[in-house]
Amino acid sequence: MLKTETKLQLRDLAIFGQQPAFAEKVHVGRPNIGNRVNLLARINEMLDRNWLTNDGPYVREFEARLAELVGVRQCVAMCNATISLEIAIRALGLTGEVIVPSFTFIATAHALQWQEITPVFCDIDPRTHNLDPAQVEKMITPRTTGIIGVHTWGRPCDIAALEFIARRRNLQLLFDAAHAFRCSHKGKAIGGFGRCEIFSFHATKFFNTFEGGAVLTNDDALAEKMRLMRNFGFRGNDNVIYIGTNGKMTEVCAAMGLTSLESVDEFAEINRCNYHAYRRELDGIPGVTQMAYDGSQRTNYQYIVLEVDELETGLTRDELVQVLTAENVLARRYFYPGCHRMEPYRSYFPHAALVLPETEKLSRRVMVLPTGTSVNEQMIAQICQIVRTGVSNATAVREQLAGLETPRQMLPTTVLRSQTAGKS
Ligand code: T4K
Repeated sequence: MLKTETKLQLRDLAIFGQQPAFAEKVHVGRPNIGNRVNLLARINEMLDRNWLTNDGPYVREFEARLAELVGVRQCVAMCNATISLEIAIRALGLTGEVIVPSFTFIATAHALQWQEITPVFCDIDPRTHNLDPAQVEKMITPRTTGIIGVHTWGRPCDIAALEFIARRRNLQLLFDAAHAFRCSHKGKAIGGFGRCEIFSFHATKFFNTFEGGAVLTNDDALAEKMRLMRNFGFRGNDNVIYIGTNGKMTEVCAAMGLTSLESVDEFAEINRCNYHAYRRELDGIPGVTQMAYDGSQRTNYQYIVLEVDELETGLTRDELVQVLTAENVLARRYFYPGCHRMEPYRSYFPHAALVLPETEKLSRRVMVLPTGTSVNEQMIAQICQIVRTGVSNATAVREQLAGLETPRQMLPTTVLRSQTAGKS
């Protein structure tokens, strides 16, 4: 275990007016950036070529590389995963109701509601954080046309069970694989399951193209439809055959993607080391459990997910987040409070929580910590020491937080100092 120099005792914590452990904010979701020289060379070439968007050569190359990497016939690159989801949903002809988890980023639900399709929120299995197939069965009505599974944190859904339900009930099955680039399930790459799968290449993702997304599928006709839909529905110059939108990926994003692809193995290895460093450093802290990845499968280790059991720690997840935020560690509460508690869904389904007990519980327990190429083992040791010191002194931490009128994350250190002056 790495030894850290600071934050070993209660009074060292920033919530008591001490300097934050980190001079600069440490973020969840700091972008992983590949070789700059290669990126800039590609951008120069693009400028010389004077072809900036609309199915350009980089986009085509990027699509071909992704399809090959994942082992699927077709990859349709787009401007982000939200539009990719919207286009896939429309191209598959979904209508009425579609079953989705509530424990996901809001984009999964919005992509449906944006097209007046009702997202029906289904509970998750607390062990996997993914859709619980037994609950999916219960949510099916005569209006249901599809299921969108989300491979949350890059850990695959129970794909076989969802496929079985979809086949038997004649439903379309697709996957929001926004988190799951370079992950596999039973030896097969994520991206090749269901009717299609959607990746996100947003800056905060394991692999990024600044903004970007893609739909992967083995269905040539579906891919062709989505290609037209991402370009306003044009087939040829003056002929529109579908309703469409502007979902095109730009050349500069594809250049970033091609460059990032050169480094994905390196990114994954850094994440893997960080993940194991967190496991070592968090070991033995009561009530704090780090979500595990299945080491027998390929995974990107992009999310360091902790579950906080207040009964054991003596602190809520939110209190721990406050302690960390004061130290400039910006832990995130993904996906709090659950889509069903956000608008417009909160108003549409005011009683949804009754059928989502596991989502309710999990969204109050989970926090995500920083990893990626901008985090090293020393920083991880320091972050975990803060958690350890906080939990070891839970009662005093709780009293201190309760005594502060303004949420800690809003306060600069100097204000904290003056508030706590004389309390020690
Ligand atoms: N489905 C799922 C399951 C998803 O998780 C997402 C996206 C989607 C679909 C839709 O994919 P896209 O349409 O975005 O391709 C972020 C991302 O914006 C979002 O892409 C992501 N999920 C979601 C989980 O996280 P916020 O609201 O947390 O973003 P923000 O601005 O707070 O950034 C997160 C942290 O990253 C901050 O602490 C700052 C840091 N950051 C961010 C950016 C953009 C950087 O350090 N540098 C940067 O350039 O949503």
